[in-house]
Amino acid sequence: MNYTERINLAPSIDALEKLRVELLGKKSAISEGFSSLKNAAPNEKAKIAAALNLQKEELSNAIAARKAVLEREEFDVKASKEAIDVTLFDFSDLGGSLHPINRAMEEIVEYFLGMNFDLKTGPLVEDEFHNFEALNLPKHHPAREMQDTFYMNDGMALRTHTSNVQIHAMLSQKPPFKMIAPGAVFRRDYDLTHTPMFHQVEGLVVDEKGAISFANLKHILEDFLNSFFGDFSVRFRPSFFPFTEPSAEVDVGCVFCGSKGCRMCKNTGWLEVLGCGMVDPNVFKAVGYENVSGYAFGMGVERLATLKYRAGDLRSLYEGDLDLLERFR
Ligand code: 2NL
Repeated sequence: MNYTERINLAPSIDALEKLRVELLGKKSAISEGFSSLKNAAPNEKAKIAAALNLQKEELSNAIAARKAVLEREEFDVKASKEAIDVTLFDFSDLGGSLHPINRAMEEIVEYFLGMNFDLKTGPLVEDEFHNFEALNLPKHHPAREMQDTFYMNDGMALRTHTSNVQIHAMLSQKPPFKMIAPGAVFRRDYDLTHTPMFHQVEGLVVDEKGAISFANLKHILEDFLNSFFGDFSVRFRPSFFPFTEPSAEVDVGCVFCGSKGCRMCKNTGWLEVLGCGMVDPNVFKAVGYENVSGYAFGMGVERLATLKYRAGDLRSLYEGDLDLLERFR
């Protein structure tokens, strides 16, 4: 193998550098040739020097060319290892966010925590006493129908409201107290405006007899609705719930049309947002409370979220509507 072949076959930059030292370094044949020039015959010197220079230049050029090739190869290997596929989709600006239902629930809860209510949670699978009986919903009450409730085969059921949490609370503590119970609830309903699982926030305030009035209830719910929706009018309509007496449903002025009347408020100018009332004496009797008074309220989180965030309808909350979800990033 001649020198140029050895250079062109050098497998790495290190090997090439060793070869360069061997061929052109201080101990190389060429360097020795230059050193022994002084011993050459004077008329030969120029010829020998020219030959040495030519050989040195050829080897230097061959080494430089091989070095360029090796560097290029090294770069290609490195570049392919560190390659970035610039056509890949960039997920970095798709940060997550709270789902509008959770966000609405947190906003509701925040308000009542600020009003010194205690936050309580309870079981999703409940017995008939805590979900129905104690709430003045005796056996054979229509609200207990098979077709409305998911029953287990052991007499338990998926809770149909979060009121079971208040029943547990009343059985385990003495008044006075103020509490809210947010969470998932379940009913056998599935259409445009109902899903089998949805969310509620319920509230309960209990104190000694005469300490709590409907005026207290009306005040806090008006203040809550103004803080949640902004400055809309609020009205209370007489209504009925088995667990409160008297009972009322509460409307806010239509947030879509400014009470002028539209499809969303069915031209009434009002949107129903929650239900409330003074706790029915039968509920207090069921948990063994005497000489107390209290109010309670309940609201559907999906309903409040669709109204506040102008979400259209339940489907946009539950079917991954990206136009809606992106507004919450
Ligand atoms: C609604 C109406 C309501 C309650 C829930 C309640 C709980 C206990 C005692 C008395 Cl332990 N009442 N809860 C009272 C009135 C209305 O909910 O429209 N919810 C979506």
